[in-house]
Amino acid sequence: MRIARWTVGLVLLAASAIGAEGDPKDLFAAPVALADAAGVALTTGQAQGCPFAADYNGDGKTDLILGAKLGMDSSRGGIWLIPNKGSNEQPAFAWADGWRVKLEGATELSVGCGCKSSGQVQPVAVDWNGDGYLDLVYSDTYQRAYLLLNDGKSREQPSFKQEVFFDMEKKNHGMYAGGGDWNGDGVLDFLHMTFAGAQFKVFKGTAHGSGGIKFTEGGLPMAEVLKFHGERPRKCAWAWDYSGTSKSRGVIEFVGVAKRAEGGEEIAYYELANGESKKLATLVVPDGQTPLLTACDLNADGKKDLLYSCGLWNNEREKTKVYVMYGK
Ligand SMILES: [Ca+2]
Ligand SMILES: [Ca+2]
Ligand SMILES: [Ca+2]
Repeated sequence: MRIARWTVGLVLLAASAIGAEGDPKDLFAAPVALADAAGVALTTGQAQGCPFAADYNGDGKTDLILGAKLGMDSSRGGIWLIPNKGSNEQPAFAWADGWRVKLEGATELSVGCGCKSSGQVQPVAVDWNGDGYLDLVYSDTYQRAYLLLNDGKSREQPSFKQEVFFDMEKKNHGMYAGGGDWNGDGVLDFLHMTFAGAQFKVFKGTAHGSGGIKFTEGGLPMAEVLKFHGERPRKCAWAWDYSGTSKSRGVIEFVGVAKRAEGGEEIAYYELANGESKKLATLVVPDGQTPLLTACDLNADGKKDLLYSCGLWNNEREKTKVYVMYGK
């Protein structure tokens, strides 16, 4: 009898050890397209959008921030702020509500991405100066990253003062951005992914005041080059403690967009341990092209969600849809 109980205990221990690592696919729900209150999917008139989620108007509901090209035949892009007209649990977004980010003097932000067929606008939002208004940091994925400081004149239709955040190594159409928490302190960092992911360079996020976050200043020489070998995404690498077990297991968990051997691109899950990176799962193969990804908390439940866009279905050019995979 005693021996039998002991055996059962061993089996349970083995099961829980596997459960601690789990299947990365179980960390996220299946993708759903963001939609308006009537359930009509958000379809932008823009190309190659990169979504981020943050409450820019301060009403307690997480909004959508979309960096995108003006069209497939343009090398220029902008950033749009789309307010959440639903709730955090049931967000509602309509493109008609979008506000295109303006600079001082009411000129529209116009980002040079270098080339019409590649180059994107990849934004994140932080309160850089801790004044209670969200600021934006974005990469043009070509030659520079910029800081947009909110002038605090309008919650719903903000305008910004632009500064250079850092100059890139050289002009190249593969200087992608990522983010998340790469040093395990829980604060958002900015990730510069040179030459389609050849190197991962971290501009560490530092929290200050009540809710302020700024990234390492002083330009590229101040970024930390991650020790990184092995399998990797080419763009949009986002690290967070998705499973809640990354620290105890001594790994950095991250997601990113990678090329598929059979063509197209996928969103995959990786783990980095002692400088060695391994892909553990394909999370989703997007149903459109040029997927761009961030990981943030859209429904404000404390679990990081994957937010991605893709476009160009059925030859409908210059359109982007946005999907969320809620963290479970
Ligand atoms: Ca809001
Ligand atoms: Ca601010
Ligand atoms: Ca969430």
